[in-house]
Amino acid sequence: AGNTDSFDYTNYHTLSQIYSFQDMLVVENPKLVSKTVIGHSVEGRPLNVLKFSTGGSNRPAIWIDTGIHAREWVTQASGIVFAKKIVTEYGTDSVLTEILNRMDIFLEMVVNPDGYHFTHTNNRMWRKNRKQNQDSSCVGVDLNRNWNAGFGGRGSSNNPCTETYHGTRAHSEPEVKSIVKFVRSHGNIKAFISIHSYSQMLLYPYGYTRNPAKDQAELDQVAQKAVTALASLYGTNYRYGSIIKTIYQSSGGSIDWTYKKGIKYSYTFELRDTGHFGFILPANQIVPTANETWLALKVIMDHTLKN
Ligand code: ING
Ligand code: ZN
Repeated sequence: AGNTDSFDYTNYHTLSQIYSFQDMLVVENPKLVSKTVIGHSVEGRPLNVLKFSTGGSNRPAIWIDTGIHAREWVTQASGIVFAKKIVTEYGTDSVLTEILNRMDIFLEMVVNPDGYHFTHTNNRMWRKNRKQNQDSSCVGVDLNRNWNAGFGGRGSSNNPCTETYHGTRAHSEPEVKSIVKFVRSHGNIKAFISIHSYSQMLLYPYGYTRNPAKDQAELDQVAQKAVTALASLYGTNYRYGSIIKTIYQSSGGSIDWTYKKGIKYSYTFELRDTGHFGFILPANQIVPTANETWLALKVIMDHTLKN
């Protein structure tokens, strides 16, 4: 497809197709969308972030990422749908319009491009990045165990051959470090939402400790509103709560780090389904999954705007 109207949102796409989608969206909406390359992956691929902005300078911002884990294909595919929705809803949807009139949205659709490419060419179930680990023949670091929040603790592994290997040190991986640098230098990010699959959950900090986050009551209220909005479309049921109590203990995760850095509205979604298809979600569920998730995202963004 040569433009984003004829793009096939109902199927999964290769990395190069996603990158050309991003470029088309920028060309078609030059006043609203721009692309910034925040770094490069282990294998040298660009780490692209789309910025949606109606002006201002360094406005308070929402961060959304998809695809930190390679095999969670419905997330990258949903990222594409979100991007298209932002440009079509600006000026027509009152909530999104209000948000973009005062805030910017940053969207990194493929946090782990090397892993994503690998799931298309070699192993559909690959999760980690493609780091050649020292002193091991096993490849890859779990990019959601590599952040400086409880780094190396329970719910991560020091064995490079496991799926939850945390890496040699916090922020050792360029895919993580690039986001860390971006968040620090921006300095005005108010919500950080990292999207995974699967399990149908909306999670907030912490994952590494059972100590409740100091904003737990508010985070829980917003999560409840968000999952109610999500379910209103097709009845999809989500659980919500802290990471450690709702899914499992997990150390070195991204939203524990962003929350500790002061980004109060730090959330993780686990999209469809609850395990029937798991990571291999049929493509005909991409658009419905993205549509319902978008309603929940707007609840979180709207709350962020008003607080
Ligand atoms: N789930 C997440 C994982 O990285 C998670 C759960 C979320 C952990 C947020 C820590 C922080 O294990 C999947 N499906 O990857
Ligand atoms: Zn994941």
